[in-house]
Amino acid sequence: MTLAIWAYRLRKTPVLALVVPLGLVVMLFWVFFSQDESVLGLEGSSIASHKWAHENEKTFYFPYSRKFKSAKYSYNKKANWLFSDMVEDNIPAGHITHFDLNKLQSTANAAVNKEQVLILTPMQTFHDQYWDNLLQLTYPRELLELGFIIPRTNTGDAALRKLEAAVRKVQLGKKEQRFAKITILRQDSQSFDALLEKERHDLKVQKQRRSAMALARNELLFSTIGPQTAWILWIDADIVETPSTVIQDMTAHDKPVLSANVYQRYKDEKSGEKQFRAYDFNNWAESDIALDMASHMADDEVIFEGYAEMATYRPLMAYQYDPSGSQETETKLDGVGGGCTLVKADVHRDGAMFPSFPFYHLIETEGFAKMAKRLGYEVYGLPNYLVFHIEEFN
Ligand SMILES: Nc1nc2c(ncn2[C@@H]2O[C@H](COP(=O)(O)OP(=O)(O)O)[C@@H](O)[C@H]2O)c(=O)[nH]1
Ligand SMILES: [Mg+2]
Repeated sequence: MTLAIWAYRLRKTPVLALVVPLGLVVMLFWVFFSQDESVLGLEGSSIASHKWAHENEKTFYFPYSRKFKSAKYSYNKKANWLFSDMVEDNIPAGHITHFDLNKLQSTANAAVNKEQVLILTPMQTFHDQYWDNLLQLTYPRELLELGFIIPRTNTGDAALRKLEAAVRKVQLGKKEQRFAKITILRQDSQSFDALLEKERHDLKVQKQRRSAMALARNELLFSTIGPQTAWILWIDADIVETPSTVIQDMTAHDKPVLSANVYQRYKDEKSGEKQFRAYDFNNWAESDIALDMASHMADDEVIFEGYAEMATYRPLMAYQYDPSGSQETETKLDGVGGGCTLVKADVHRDGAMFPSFPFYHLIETEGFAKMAKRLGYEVYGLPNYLVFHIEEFN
């Protein structure tokens, strides 16, 4: 029937002008909406409750060839007369990767040699200044991986939200500005909700708090270190200012473990002037007095640095800062903090971790330095190379 005849009939029987469009609408509705599963997926159910056709129909598909019976990934190179290259094709690209750890290097020329650096941060609070500082680092982003561990507390929840927003912004931005990989872990072990500065540093809570921190650092380290990791930079979430070349500067020393000197900027209440002061007392060299103290301690007792109750007279790197000295000056250490510490990945790979138990009467980062030394590595600090901890007002 031609279009002209249809037009003629419509004019003759006007009721058709109503019936035909109505019929069309009903037909369209039937096609798209009236079935169990909408063709357009408009029934509003979530994708999670989606059912495959055979589940709806209670039927099964029988494969017509061995092709569908083969395991999803197979490492056996079985030849099939019909599909001779099929099994190999089933192994996704990059499913097997070979790494030669002998070729993995951590050298004084890290950026030029394209050495991967993993930046690890246990994070209780997200500070914008920490993130801004991270973004101003000039080490090539494609060689940088980030790892975070966040406690399961209310402050942790808030930190996670902010961190995720910040990560999204960078990783959805220009390709060349993205980090190679970012891992965010939620802590499995015990965590403390934000303590005030004073409470946090009270000697009574140190063993428990530092032991929990050690577990968090280990969880983070062992979940993120990869076969391509050459260096690990431990940087705390409250370190808000480092030179933009901190990674190049610190790797250039080519040391197994190397700590920057953590200071803090603050406003002097009397003069109102901006000043800075020593902050991290965990970077120290051993003293005979401390060794003697340790020799009289019970097995599970721990020495904490920076407490008058436990005067160790250890030389502290925090007090060795010389503003007129070279930034490159090195000093040998026996204990380190986690504020800004660079570690060759091989030191961790050899087994140096953060003891959550008294190890030579030391725990966490200080215990780690001891363990690295027991494994035969030297531990150093840079007394004139300053990084800054955020100012705290409580
Ligand atoms: N994952 C995790 N991180 C924490 C926890 N407590 C503190 N942190 C983070 O660990 C680092 C050091 O902790 P902080 O309390 O600042 O110790 P301080 O600098 O020695 O006083 C910072 O980056 C904190 O954000 C915790 O319970 N879990
Ligand atoms: Mg801190």
